[in-house]
Amino acid sequence: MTSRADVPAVKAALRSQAVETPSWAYGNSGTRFKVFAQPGVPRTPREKLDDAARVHEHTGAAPSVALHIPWDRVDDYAALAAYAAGLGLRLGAINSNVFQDDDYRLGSVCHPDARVRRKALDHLLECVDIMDATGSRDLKLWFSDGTNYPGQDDVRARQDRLAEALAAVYERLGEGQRMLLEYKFFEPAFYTTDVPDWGTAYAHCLKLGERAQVVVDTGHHAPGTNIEFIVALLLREGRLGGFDFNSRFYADDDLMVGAADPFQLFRIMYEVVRGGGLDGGVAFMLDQCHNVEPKIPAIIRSVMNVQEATAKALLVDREALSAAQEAGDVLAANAVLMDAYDTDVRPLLAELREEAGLDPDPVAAYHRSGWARKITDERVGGTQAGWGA
Ligand code: PSV
Ligand code: MN
Repeated sequence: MTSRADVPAVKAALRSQAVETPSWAYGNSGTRFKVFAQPGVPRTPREKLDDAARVHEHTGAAPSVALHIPWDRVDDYAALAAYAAGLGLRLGAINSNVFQDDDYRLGSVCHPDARVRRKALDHLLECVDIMDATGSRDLKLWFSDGTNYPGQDDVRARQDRLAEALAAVYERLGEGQRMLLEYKFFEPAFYTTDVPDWGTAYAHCLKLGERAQVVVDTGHHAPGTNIEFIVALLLREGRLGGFDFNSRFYADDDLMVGAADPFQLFRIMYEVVRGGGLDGGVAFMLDQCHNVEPKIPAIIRSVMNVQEATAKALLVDREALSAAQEAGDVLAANAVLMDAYDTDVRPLLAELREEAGLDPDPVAAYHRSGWARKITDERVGGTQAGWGA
């Protein structure tokens, strides 16, 4: 360990960090060209939870699972929550889906037709009903709304429609429930997007109230965007509700978090630590798709990547950094940060796992467990979960 740090405090912070895994990452996924099926993929929400339980079993750091409605529609959500509890899990954020219906061709809550807007709003309100049954804290809203051609719709009016729907949903939230508004700079709309950036999301959240928070999906920015600055700013304003972690080379690639640019993830996590974001108010969620790699070990790897970036961020010698910054010593300040980033934190995390009674190598432990073979043998027949299912 090269960085001077209070190792027990670093370990305590790491022990309290939880990463939420997304139900859809356990299902089949692909690109708009092809969804690839993999053997052993879950057919039901319960089977997704069975897989998520393996991730938690081996990492000790993934106790909750986000649901996506209607992909995870069941008759009895309280029973699903009880099933999760039996596996040592809980149900996390409820993700709404107002992007996979023919009615939403021109948008959902921003659609020019009041009938479609009402249908989309009813879905969002249904998601809050589901939260009541599952005990979920967060409703995650992502809108595919936007336009493809200049003049296609009134951009300003679409903002008014958005504000109206958000206000209705906010009003419906129960005590302790939050609304997380996600932004994305383009796709599927190509000309205008109704919630394209953190500023738009923040402006809407500000009007709604404190329980409306912005969610930062790390894949939803233009190349070169300084995401850690956005994180620092939202934390300062008390409006960073959470992350959808993944990584990107080109667009919304949904690759494993920390795979494409681990240094960026470290810089983000440093701002989280610096801004007090490890206190439970920020949800660390994954939003990934494992199209070509086996899913469960990829999700385990992703949780570990978040832990590694967090450990490095916690190792930053904040006193030395402040001293260098105050002295205007650019090189020394940068060196303090790089010193933490260059630290090999794998032994520290291995030790932490052993102290918790876990295998120090979660991926190897998963491979040894025989779970992959078991689900390949047993999950035969039925329809595998996947986009749209
Ligand atoms: C949109 O690209 C997004 O990031 C939203 O979070 C969706 O709900 C999610 O992906 C599902 O694929
Ligand atoms: Mn997302």
